[in-house]
Amino acid sequence: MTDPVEFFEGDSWTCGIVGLGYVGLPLALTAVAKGHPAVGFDTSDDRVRRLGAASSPIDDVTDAELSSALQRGFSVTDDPKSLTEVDAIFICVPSPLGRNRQPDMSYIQSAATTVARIARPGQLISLESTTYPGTTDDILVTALSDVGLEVDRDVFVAFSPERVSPGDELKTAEIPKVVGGVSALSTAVAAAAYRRLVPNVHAVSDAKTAEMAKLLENTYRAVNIGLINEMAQLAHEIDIDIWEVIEAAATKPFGFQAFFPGPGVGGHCIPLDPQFLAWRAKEANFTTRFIDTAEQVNEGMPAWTARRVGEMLNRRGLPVFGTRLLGVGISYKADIADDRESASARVLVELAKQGAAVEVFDPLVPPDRIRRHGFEPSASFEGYAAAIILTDHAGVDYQAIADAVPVVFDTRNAYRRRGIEVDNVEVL
Ligand code: SAJ
Repeated sequence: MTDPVEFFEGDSWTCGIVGLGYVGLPLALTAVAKGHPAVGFDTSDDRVRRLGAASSPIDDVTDAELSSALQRGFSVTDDPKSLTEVDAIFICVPSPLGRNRQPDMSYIQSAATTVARIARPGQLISLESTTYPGTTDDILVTALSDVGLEVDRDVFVAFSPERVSPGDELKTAEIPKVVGGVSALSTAVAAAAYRRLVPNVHAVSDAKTAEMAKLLENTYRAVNIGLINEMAQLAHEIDIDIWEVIEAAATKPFGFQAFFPGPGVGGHCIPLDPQFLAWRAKEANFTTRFIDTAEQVNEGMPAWTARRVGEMLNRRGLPVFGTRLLGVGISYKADIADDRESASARVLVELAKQGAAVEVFDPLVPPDRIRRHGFEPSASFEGYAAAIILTDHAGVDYQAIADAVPVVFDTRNAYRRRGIEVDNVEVL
């Protein structure tokens, strides 16, 4: 067998992608763009059918980009046996939290079992799904050795965290890639392969270091968002404008990164990833106090925000019960349509539970998805006692909203950040 590092440094290898979502699909298109044919495998027949018809299921890949890739070396299949002949397999399946916020490893386990069944000597197999340190060794290596495929003798196994930021301009090939193999040779082989796709590859000594690096990245965000949310609550108690405080602190050219308070932390990365670390820590009888505290603060923000809205209405002699409210922005962050795990939605659910008559304006989230949260999409900005800015997408006429309602509760400092001067807006 030729030297595996040299082989993957070359331009002749092909790859298979397991899981064609917001991570796997861009990775497949990156491989094809770099001259490496890619076979995409997904367990969802509907997704395979849609992709085969050049209909992209994710915002960050257009139908045109997909159609072009299908003509230049990308193919999709629902048959895992198609992955036997490829040289590298990248596993990009979901890793959600299950009951009691425990890691749900079922997708990774299922993918590992599927790959082990079709894998062959000479292949590189790399896991990209966010997970606790030790997963690649515990699950992927075990599944492969159960079918007689040993690391380095037969296959090369690594972990390389995905760094896709939904809605961000940066494309997969431009984002530095951390890579850690379950052995020194696996690290070298995986780094060689990834360098063909992403120029900036940072190799670490083993898979669990790479697994933990990913969790540190997002735990850093969750803890700092938790800190600024707590600062926002404190500032409110002592009648200080937290947004002005952040703006002032951010003038420091070093040693400070601005994070901003909000109605809570949504999405499927920041609220979840730190819990993989907290869970693994508990296995080692270690308590991750910062992660746990940040989670408590962040998870408490939707209710705190709803309480602030109630106080604002109270000051105007209005009960929450029976009052018509307009929620502006129900996706989990600005300028994307993803409403999964949306804290903005949780604020509105809280207010509706208190009897408010809530409707939603969100130009990016389709009406049927708004209705799935239990709210009617709003037809206009008129007729509400208040509007609540929860996710501040670009392109919304915030002036018109402030003109149409008596008062706006702005959880994103959207008006001041846009220089819109109105006198009926309160900030978080
Ligand atoms: N949020 C705040 N205050 C902040 C920043 C975020 O309340 O200062 C809230 C957002 O409104 C949202 C949640 O936190 O509800 C998460 O926001 P995010 O900006 O972290 O966006 P995500 O969840 O899409 O995070 C992804 C992550 N990417 C990967 O895991 C590969 C994250 O590491 C990126 O830093 C982030 O995108 C990004 O910067 O866009």
